[in-house]
Amino acid sequence: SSNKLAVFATRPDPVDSQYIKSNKFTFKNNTLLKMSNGKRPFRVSIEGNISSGKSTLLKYFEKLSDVDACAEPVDEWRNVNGNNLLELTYLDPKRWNFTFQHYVQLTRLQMQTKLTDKKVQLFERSLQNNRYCFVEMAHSKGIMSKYEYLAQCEWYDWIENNMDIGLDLIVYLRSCPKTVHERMCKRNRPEENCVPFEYLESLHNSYEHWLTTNPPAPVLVLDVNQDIGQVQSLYTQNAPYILGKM
Ligand code: D5M
Ligand code: MG
Repeated sequence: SSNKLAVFATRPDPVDSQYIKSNKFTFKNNTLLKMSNGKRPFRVSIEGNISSGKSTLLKYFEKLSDVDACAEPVDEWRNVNGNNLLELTYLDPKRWNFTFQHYVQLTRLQMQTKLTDKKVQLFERSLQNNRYCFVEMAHSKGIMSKYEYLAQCEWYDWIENNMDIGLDLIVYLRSCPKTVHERMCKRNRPEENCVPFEYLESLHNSYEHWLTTNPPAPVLVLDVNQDIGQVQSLYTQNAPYILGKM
């Protein structure tokens, strides 16, 4: 029935050429359907370093009835038919980073194109983040080879040119690497116990570069170096922006 939403809807912004191209496609599995007169949800990606509080923000907003909150599928990455790709990637990045990026891209694509009848979709990270932050970083550090990088970019470009993965807003939880390092150690996720401080620093720099030079959507920056109470009041103050009402 027509109450199901529209992933492809008219968008008043200049990205419309991509939107038009995607009309050529038909979709079988109910994940991407072209609807003629609906509106797609307001799509927001929550971005930030490891342990910057993305999941906490998501939990805060997921109670609202208009919101579809899509947490990062970490548990899927930890259990691909019984295999922990997240752990493999941290243990031997040169060997497994490409495999991991490939799989992350698939799970994010499934998430970022799924149907919802909610007005707002909040994603914990995005396909754009994968491509322009993690993949760039892996390539520039020599963890991903030139050929792996090429293949990954070709895949991503095809997705971007042929599907509507557009974002309307990015909420960037900006932290200093020292703060998130302490939080990551406290959280103590087993796969991350070998993640050095330098990795968080590089990821921070990669985020800064991506979001200050060529972001794919307007960026709302929240300073999350403060304690949780203060961060929560940032959420409340900015809720209208985050939910696309201003
Ligand atoms: O935790 C998510 C975990 O997954 C964290 O260890 C980073 C890792 N992650 C997420 N996306 C990627 C990509 N594309 N490459 C490598 N590692 C990744 P969180 O606390 O939510 O950041
Ligand atoms: Mg998280």
